[in-house]
Amino acid sequence: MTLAALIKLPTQLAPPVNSPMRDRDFTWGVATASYQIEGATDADGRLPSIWDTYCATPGKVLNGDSGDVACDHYHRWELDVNLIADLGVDAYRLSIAWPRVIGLDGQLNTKGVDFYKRLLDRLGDKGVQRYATLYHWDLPQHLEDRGGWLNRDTAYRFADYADKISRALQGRVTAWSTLNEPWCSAYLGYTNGRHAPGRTHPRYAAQALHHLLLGHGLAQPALKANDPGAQRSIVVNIGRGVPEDPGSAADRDAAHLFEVQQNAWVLDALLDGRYPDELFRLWPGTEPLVLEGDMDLISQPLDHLGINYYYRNTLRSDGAHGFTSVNRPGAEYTQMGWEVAPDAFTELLVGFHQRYANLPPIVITENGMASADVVVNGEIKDTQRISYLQRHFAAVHNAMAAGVDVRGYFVWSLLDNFEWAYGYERRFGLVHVDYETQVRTLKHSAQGLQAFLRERAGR
Ligand code: IFM
Repeated sequence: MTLAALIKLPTQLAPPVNSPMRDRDFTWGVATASYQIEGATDADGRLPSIWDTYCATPGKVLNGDSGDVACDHYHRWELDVNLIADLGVDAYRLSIAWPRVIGLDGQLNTKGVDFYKRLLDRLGDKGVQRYATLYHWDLPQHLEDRGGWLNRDTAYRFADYADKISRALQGRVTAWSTLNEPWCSAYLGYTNGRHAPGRTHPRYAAQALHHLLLGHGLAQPALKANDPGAQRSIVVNIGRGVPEDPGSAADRDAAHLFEVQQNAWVLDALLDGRYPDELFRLWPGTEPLVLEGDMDLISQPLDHLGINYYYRNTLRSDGAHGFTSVNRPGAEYTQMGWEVAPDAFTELLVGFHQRYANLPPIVITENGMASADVVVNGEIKDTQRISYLQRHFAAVHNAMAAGVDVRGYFVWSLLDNFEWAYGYERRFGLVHVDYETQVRTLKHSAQGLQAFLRERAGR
């Protein structure tokens, strides 16, 4: 029996020994998002968002769940800040709810802004860096009523919101991210319909994505001018595609096209100032309306790029240019049904490093997994999560060893929370939430990360 087991020390959840990820200037954090944890959807003048509407539509969200209460973080934020500080992380990634801070008249809602001021100040007092995302999917419903991200004007509304809130919160934020996973907002929200606002037209995704990215670009000058000491970034989701039959040219093409729509669609626009032609081989006739100067705005330099990675997809060609995802016999999957593939994470990071000449430093802004965690005698033994994270830490270490500049790693998520169309059934937290009592309990993964961070800090 090891000494740690004898004295009941938690097993460390840590990057490899001698990894630069153990250095003090490598940022370790945990992440959440407003609609997934805050609750209090009608408090202090918050306006309805597209997710309130979507959740209220029968059949859209598992078990009819909604973010109305979620983790009640709007009221329990002090407890949660203590939890974050106690974990020993360097940074906390949160998102600001647009419908909470901007009223119908387009002006700041002071009560909503004050919530974030209190939260950011307390995090600062505890020595925790603040990574704030401006848009993690909770579009004010009144903007959706005017076309949402299909309406070019929404990009200007977003830039105006970014201007006002960065002025109001100036000096309180370490790093601003404009958008979280614009691919999801555009594709899942406007073409596949599994996310709010639940629209399902094949042409919509490309136009919605263009307006999201335009909003990102339009917001840059204000963020720079209003808060020059803060970093500026955007957060993108990435995925690896591999052919079901590597010997089949059609499956290889399917895997390639999967990555074009999953990665290159967004990254080429941000980093090369163009949309990949191959996207329109996959989705003919969906070219968005792009005005002169748009792509220059979209591809302005960033201080870092936020990357969210979760899975690999195995693709089978449909015989034309389409494809379906299939399960890989013998592979490991999470509660989401996502394949666990840490090597694919390394491959993607190294691939981006080779492909994009002007790739900014990378921060892993999300990585983690859902499991059906249960409390037994006050403990949550989330062994698959510990193993998953440990392997993904090593994957990032390997990418760094191959030359990729990675500056930080945020685990998704601090808390079990509202997992969008899957409601509360899927648990991504390092910390378990009992939704009846709102009691938070550290899972073994949280204790393991805490043990590593404490040792790193010399505590
Ligand atoms: O919960 C989400 C998060 O809001 C965005 N990235 C993926 C996570 C897991 O699905």
